[in-house]
Amino acid sequence: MARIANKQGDKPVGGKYRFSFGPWNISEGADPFGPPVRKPVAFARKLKVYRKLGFTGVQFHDDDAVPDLDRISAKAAVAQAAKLGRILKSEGLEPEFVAPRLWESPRTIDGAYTSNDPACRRYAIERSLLAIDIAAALGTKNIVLWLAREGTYIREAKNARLAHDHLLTAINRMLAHHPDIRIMIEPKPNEPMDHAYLPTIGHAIAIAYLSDDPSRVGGLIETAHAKLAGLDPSDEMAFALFHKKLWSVHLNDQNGLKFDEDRNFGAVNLREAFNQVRVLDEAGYGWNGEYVGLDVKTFRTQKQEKETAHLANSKRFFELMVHKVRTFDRKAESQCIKARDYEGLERLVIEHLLGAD
Ligand code: GLO
Ligand code: MG
Repeated sequence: MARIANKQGDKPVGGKYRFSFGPWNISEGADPFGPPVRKPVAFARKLKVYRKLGFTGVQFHDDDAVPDLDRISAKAAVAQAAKLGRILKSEGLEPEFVAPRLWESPRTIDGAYTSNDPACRRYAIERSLLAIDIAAALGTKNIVLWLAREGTYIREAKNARLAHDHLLTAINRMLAHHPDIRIMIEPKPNEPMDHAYLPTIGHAIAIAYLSDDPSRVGGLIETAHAKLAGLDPSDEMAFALFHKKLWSVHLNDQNGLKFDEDRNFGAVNLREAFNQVRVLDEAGYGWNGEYVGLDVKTFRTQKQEKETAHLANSKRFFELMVHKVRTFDRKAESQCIKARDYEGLERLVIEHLLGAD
């Protein structure tokens, strides 16, 4: 099998991070209560937005890359992906990952890998293997698993112990399919499920270690998902970094325990944003080619003309936060810690964030 050449170049020296987003982040504003409020933007036009806003990484669902995937042959799908790979290159873009979209087919109604129906489980695995072929043809080795429908509304409807075995089987089948691909699990505790399986990065990493090749199973952490689990996103990131398993992030923000809001990075809680950047920057996140992904959506009420402003803004907020992190008075910080002066430490942080130091 051909090796996948992932360009893992540009080191984030002096704050030069690399940024990515997915075509779904230029959204049409549909929600469960109403239809789209903005006109659709063709994929080719979306691609033009990336460089303009300073982004170089493109995140894909398998059918973002190859529309109507279930209706065409695998051979045709791979050929289409290879063509798109060439287009990306000519635009100066790089595919960051491909995520099999396992939540829209009638065959994933009751879960994908964890469906009670073996035929549906088979479909989910086959679709994932095709997503891997698409990723290889596009030129990325990264597969993201957002396990949208793996979980339950009615706890008695599934055997949760067995469901984890099904998840592990699917992961192992994917690992065996291509020697280079690596899987990033994107945990989320709820929505659309009442309770999802693998709700936190701890769960994801636990199953990674049980897999046939733990070195190729890691995680992608989304700020909002950690907050929906009632956890601190920077601690979740630190846990994954400690395990050398933080291979991507979906930075955004979330105002409490509501629907998944995908707000601009830092727009709800500046201090949490500061701490996420602090943890990433200290650990050298990005040095192995990891992208800073921004899974943000503009407001439903936003007019069409500025429908991509949230992406540029979130990137800017991240970069400003990198500056805040790097200009934080580390000497004063360690003095406070040494003296157990936590009031002093809190004041140091807040004054710094408010620009009063
Ligand atoms: C939804 C997720 C979703 C994923 C995307 C890539 O809550 O955040 O946007 O990130 O489908 O897997
Ligand atoms: Mg996400």
